[in-house]
Amino acid sequence: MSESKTIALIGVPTDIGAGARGASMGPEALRVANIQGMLEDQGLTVIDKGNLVGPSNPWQPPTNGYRHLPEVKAWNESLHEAMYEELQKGHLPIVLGGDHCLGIGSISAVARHCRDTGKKLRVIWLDAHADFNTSELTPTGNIHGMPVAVLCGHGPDELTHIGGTVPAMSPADIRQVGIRSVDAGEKRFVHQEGLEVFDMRYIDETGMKHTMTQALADMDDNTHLHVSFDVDFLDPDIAPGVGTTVLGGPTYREAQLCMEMIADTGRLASLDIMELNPAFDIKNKTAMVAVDLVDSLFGKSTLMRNES
Ligand code: HAR
Ligand code: MN
Ligand code: MN
Ligand code: MN
Repeated sequence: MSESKTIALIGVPTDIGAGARGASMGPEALRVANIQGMLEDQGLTVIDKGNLVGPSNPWQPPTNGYRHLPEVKAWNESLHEAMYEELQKGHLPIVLGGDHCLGIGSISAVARHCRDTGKKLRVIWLDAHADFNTSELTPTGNIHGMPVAVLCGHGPDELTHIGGTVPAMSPADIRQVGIRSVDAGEKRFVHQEGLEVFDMRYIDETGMKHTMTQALADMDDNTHLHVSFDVDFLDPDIAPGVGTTVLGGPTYREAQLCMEMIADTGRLASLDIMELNPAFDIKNKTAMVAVDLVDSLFGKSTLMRNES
């Protein structure tokens, strides 16, 4: 399980795919919130690889339905290589984002590693958004609204081919949790492609325990579990520091349970922490909440929860 693994932190300081500037400051905010010390306090070995380097944000309108496509490609290629290298070393990589377009480079590397090693991929996508837009469907051209579609093979060659095999993954490999903001065309496409979505209504009606039991079902010893944690998954009350807040997200306790249940599987093998935007935050509160939740994701246990 994760405790035997060395963790590699990969900072990716860019907001190239977002509709607001500031997620480029996310990696440093997570470091200031002591992500490394938190993991070390759990007895884990942590290497901070520092930050990747890439093009600055030219802040241009969309061209052919995409904003900043060449720059998004450059950042994701560089993340793909960094992530793949850490997985090959047997490390557990944590991406410190950065906006969620970086899910393309991150998860394409995980999928490639799974192909190399004969592992089965399971992605848990924690987000207010489905991130399943295409250039035809997007209302904004912001590529952080597109990574799941790109990974499933729907998008420009510049992005779908990162990692070699197209598609990088199948809709059957992913479970989305916390979704509550999906564009009209995107919604039809989600249904058409058969994505498994546990939206907020599902969580309201059945509870987080039932939801995560479903989302984590059918994994085994051969499963590589990747969590892509978009911080806007959380209710804005506890996580104001994101560019695209959406009311009605999981509470602090619901999010804790979600993370604890993922930890209990013992299968977590890679992680993204995306969309943290310090320009919208209050005294780094959202970064601290994110680090606290990641503490639970790595199995911080409460006093009463020792095995019987
Ligand atoms: N669906 C909207 C769009 O495509 C907003 C997407 C916002 N995405 C993120 N990541 N913040 O989940 O523009
Ligand atoms: Mn592995
Ligand atoms: Mn997202
Ligand atoms: Mn989101």
